[in-house]
Amino acid sequence: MSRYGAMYGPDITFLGVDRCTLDDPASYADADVVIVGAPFDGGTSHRPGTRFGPSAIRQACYLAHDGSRPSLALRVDALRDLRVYDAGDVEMFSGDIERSLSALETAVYAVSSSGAIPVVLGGDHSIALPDATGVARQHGHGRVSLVHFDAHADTGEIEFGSLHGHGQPMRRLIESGAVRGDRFLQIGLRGYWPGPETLSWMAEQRMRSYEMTELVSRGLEECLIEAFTIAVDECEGVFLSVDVDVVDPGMAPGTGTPEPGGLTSRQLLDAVRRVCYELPVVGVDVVEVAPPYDHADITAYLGNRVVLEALSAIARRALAPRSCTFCPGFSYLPGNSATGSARSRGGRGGLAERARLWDLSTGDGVIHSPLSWGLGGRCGPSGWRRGYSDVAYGCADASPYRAADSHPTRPRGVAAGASRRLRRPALRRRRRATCSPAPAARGGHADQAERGAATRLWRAAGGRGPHPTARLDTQAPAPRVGRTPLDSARASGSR
Ligand SMILES: [Mn+2]
Repeated sequence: MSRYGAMYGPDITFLGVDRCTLDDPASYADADVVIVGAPFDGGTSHRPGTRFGPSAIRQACYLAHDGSRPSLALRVDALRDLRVYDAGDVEMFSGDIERSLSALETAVYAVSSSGAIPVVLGGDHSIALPDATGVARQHGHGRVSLVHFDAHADTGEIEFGSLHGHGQPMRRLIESGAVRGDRFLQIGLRGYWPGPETLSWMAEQRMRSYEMTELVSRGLEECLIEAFTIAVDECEGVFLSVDVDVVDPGMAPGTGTPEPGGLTSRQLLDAVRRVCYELPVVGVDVVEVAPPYDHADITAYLGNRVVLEALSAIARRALAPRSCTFCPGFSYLPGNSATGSARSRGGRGGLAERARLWDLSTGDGVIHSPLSWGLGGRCGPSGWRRGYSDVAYGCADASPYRAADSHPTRPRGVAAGASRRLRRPALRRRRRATCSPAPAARGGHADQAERGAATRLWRAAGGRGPHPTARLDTQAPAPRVGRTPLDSARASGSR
């Protein structure tokens, strides 16, 4: 399991994070995340080149490779808030697929059994078999759901006379029992493969595949909500597998089997953020980045950002699983007073203001759900989706994921058919009980009363200087007990 080193370029780490070596468990014993490179394209059916993917993903960034990436949207620095190491590349000879996949499974299991989340940089999609298997060995066969973004189902039976290849890992995972067929969520399928026989097999396994036509007509958001409900049902965790060819070749040209008509890169990043913030992710792979066909590093940059988005959302979830001061659907930078600007326009404010109110709501029972607003009013801020966002964004009395509650989209104890009249008081009670504003404790944002008082003082003093809300909203530094804020969260027992 030693580092493959500089075979496909300099032996660098992902954006400059610390290195570890899988031969020495002490070097990653305290890790939250270990990045593993899988430079393998021996399973490719068409254009090879993904053996250069890990190196390209590690370095595709225009900022300093200093092991720090503060996210504008999520307000975390995943590479510092989490303990992230890069174990380098696993030795994978593209001419010997069985030995290569076996070596990768050993590496992924080593990471997973240490308690860290493996993030594997591919490589062609054959590697999803050892990736998800290695994680399932730790968390239990059949106990890990798979959320799979891809243009292709990858459920082929035998291709080129082999059981292994980048078109077959998902079938092998189901056959081995590592992942349950009915906990397999495929998002973004399209094109002209596979054929009817394979589709019938997939239906027998009760796989749930969202083809692009369905995503377009129902909307990605709605499909994700449905997929998440299935993913968390009777499972211990979620493995996220992202094939960059799920994105349209116009935005991800550097890949071996491009299929026109895919997601935008923005949609993929948002979806990855939601998966990693709302679900208990225990493993990730990003595959099929093939630099030889890339233009201006477009696809390598996308792969890099998919990894960062996943890590940032994981950090956000780990740091504040029960805080209601964070709204992933709406980001606003310090000093941008959405409420103030809306008032100055004389209106009630738009989405940003509503998100702001959601952030500041003070237990009055009014849940200004960003998810509901984000759905453009189709669901409205009521109904069970409101309950969902209340739970999913951390305002309920438990994490979004509960094995005992097979329907995290509904508050516990609320039947699917209950009327809204019955549901609302339950939600209000929960919110009062678990989301009291306690602005000082929240440390970040002022509540409405604080803002009102500060504004009145400021006006009385003639309104000179910066508006006080800018100061009130300045993020207070989290007290550091351990090495990272996550250590502090653990120490205070909030995780
Ligand atoms: Mn694939």
